[in-house]
Amino acid sequence: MASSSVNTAIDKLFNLQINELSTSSSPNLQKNLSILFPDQVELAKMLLEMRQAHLFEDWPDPGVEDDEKIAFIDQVGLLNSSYPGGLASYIKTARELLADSKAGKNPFDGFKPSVPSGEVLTFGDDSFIKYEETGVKQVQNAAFVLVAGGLGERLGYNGIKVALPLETTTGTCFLQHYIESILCLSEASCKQAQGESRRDVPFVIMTSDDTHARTLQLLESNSYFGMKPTQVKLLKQEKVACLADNDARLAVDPKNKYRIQTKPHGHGDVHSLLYSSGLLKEWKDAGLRWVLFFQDTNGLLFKAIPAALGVSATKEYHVNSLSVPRKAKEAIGGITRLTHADGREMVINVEYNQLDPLLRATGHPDGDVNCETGYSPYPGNINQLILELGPYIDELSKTGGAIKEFVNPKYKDATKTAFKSSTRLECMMQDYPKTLPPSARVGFTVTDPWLAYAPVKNNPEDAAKVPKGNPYHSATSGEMAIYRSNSMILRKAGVKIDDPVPGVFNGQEVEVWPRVVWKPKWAVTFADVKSKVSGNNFVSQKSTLVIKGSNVTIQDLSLDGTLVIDSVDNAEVKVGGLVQNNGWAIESIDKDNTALPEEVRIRGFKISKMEQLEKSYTEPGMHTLNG
Ligand code: UGB
Repeated sequence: MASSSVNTAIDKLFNLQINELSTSSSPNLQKNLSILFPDQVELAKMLLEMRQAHLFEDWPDPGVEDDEKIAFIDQVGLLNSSYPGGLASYIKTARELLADSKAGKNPFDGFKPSVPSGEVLTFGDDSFIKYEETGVKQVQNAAFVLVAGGLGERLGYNGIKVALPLETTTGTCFLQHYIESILCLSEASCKQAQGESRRDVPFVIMTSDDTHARTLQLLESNSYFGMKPTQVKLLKQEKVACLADNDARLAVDPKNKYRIQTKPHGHGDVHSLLYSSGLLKEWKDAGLRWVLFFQDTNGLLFKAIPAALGVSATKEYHVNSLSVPRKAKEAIGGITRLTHADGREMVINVEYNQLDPLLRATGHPDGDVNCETGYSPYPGNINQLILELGPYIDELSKTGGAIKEFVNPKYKDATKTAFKSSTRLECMMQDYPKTLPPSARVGFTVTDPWLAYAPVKNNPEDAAKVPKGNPYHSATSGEMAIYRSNSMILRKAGVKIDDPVPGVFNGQEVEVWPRVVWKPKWAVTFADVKSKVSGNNFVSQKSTLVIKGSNVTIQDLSLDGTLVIDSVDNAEVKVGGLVQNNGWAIESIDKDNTALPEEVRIRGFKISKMEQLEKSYTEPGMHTLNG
């Protein structure tokens, strides 16, 4: 035998002995060492070191179900590599957080909440318009990140949420609207920054196993809604291991003894994924300055994005959270200034389930209640964050993208010794500022409630139970909010719009405004709207106005019915005169009627199209529509 192979054989024997010694606490694993590669043995040893021997308890002798044992180790490898610091670090943190939870330790111990001050925007005033202009300029230096890994259990919809129509007048889905908004903002940004080289604004979507394939399919079957496929990156978040008890023993999947049970880790994963993907560095090298995060079903968001980005640029905020006035007990976090007895201070989101107990524990016996304005004094977090890329990378280089986690076990009884079901660590993207140094410039921007936030999160039954006066956050209210917002914007631009009428759909009382909808290519800022509307215009309550073309101007139009205008980009269309027809009506439907599509049932109404004036201008040049 050559001396090198003698050495190899000796090494193997030595390793086997070491491995046998270090796995003696698990005889079943010990017996199976021969079926594992060295790196797999290392993972198994790490589990034993972390007191997880129970995971091998039922392993039969080698030769029996070996494929399953290997698949188990592969899963451990994935859980290990997808968590910053690895699985050992996850288990260690879990033990600490579970001990704190058992001891009833309040994560805000020592902190006193107070109302922070931020930049308050009033839609349409001079400062709003100035911020919009500044923001649009910055879009060329921005990357957009959509977190869309959640399945939306509260909504109970069977598809992915980004495929839902944000309104059913045109049927445009959330993802299409987001992509078109980004493209149009980028186009507007290029026009403003004449001469500078043009770049494709990056768009990242964080998916999960629950949403990845369907998100990709939605993009591919719609040619990425006009975006270049190379502009879009999907980053899939992995689930994390479930915990069976206070000692953070990993929970075995009830359906398969060779798998660890897993659950979602939360939207906070977006930071570690962006960091580990290398995209942040790529963006920095390309000269980008901003990263904008947003959620899956807010059809109004892009109306406030330019102004909010303008605030970030003007105030040089490292972190800027867009927020809206919040109704007490509304299921959105409250932006709060927390001041510690030791002098530490931060402005941070306090999640909706923690705000009330925190207030009660710190001298506010009524907890989370509205003040004289009719809203909670704490602005509502809508999870639209704008981070400045440089400081963001600096921070993530220190943390590896790890975000402060929390655990929320449901205990069987007051002894807090056993859980009703397994739990896991979770993290939230808005907790990013928690690790920032006091020198970081963390601010927030408050916008009008009707302008920027109308999420689709609650199923009809839960929405109908929302306290009176609080937003429903349902498909019904989400769609109605689009019509209201667009009507209000047109009003601000001088159009006379009838008042809304009350309506009740799926048990929810809403305002029904004229169904005014435009594509982002018509207007992405208030300045765009104002430049395209002039003279004396009127829209009646029963009307529907859909503007799809970019160069459509409205002058002296009186609309009482439905008008749909489309045009190619190099056509200029002037729309005016009297347009009158039976129009499109909103018709109540029965949400339990399974013959109807789910998208319709969750709204409680459908659009009944009776009569319309629909014009499409396919030739370049000047056109006039005089109704
Ligand atoms: N999401 C993921 O991408 N991955 C996950 O693991 C989980 C979610 P929810 P939540 O603005 O209305 C948040 O479930 O978490 C995505 C804020 O914490 O809709 O209850 C998911 O696809 C809260 O402070 O919301 O509450 C979706 O796009 C408040 O701001 C997004 O994360 C509230 O949103 C949010 O997930 C709000």
